[in-house]
Amino acid sequence: MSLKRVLIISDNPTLVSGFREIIKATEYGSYQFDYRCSKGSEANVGKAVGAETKSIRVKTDWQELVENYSLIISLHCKQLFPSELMQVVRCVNVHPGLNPYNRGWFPQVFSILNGLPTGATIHEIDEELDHGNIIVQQEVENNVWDTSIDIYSRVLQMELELLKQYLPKILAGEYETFEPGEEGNLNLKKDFDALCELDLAKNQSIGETIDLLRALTHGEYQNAFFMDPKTGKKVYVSIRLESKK
Ligand code: 0FX
Repeated sequence: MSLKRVLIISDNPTLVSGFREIIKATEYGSYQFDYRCSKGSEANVGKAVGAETKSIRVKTDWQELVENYSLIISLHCKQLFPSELMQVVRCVNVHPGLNPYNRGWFPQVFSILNGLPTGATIHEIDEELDHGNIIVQQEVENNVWDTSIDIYSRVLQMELELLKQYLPKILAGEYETFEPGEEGNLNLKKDFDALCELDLAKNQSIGETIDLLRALTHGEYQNAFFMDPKTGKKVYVSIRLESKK
């Protein structure tokens, strides 16, 4: 019996490692999982896969995928899939947000700012970003003392939990989907970048300022900054919050 080939395209090594744990723990012997990534992610994703992982430019090289796969799973692949591909091959996306709220870039950052819920969604890919019919989704907790990384860690865990539960159904194509119900809203990288330069003269409440800083505090990332007028140097800002136990 020939193996059914499934392609995992990812730029996120943590998710790839988690995915590999999931398939190791269960009997998926009739499937062969291949891995690709976007240009620039080869080394990190390759480490998670434990083997050389080649990049692919899906927009131009989709024909190769049509010839070899009937299922492609995107684990945070930073490329848009062309409609020629998704018309022929079932493409499923694992997304770190609760569609249709704050679709696109870094959903939890925008949820902290606009109060919309966040979580994990597994959905079929269509022509629009994080938009297709939903297979399963789950909201995660979002507390006033959480920074971006606290919520993001919960989201990643939830994505893997949902994958663990739904992978057999996704592989077999045996699941129901539902429409997101509304278009929701979409944030792009430029929206995130625009948040990062702090306007020191801006009039806003302390609550709004704390929310902005916790949205931009994510471990070691240097996100929020202001310019020192004296030296012209960038000064990076992050925030530390602690709730009473
Ligand atoms: O892989 P991913 O978690 O997800 C991103 C998008 O948010 C998602 O909608 C898209 N489907 C996927 C392909 O790409 O992104 P990341 O690993 O670059 O970043 C993870 C988190 O780290 C992000 O939510 C916020 C934080 N971060 C990341 C960067 C690069 C920062 O705070 N600052 C940064 O400069």
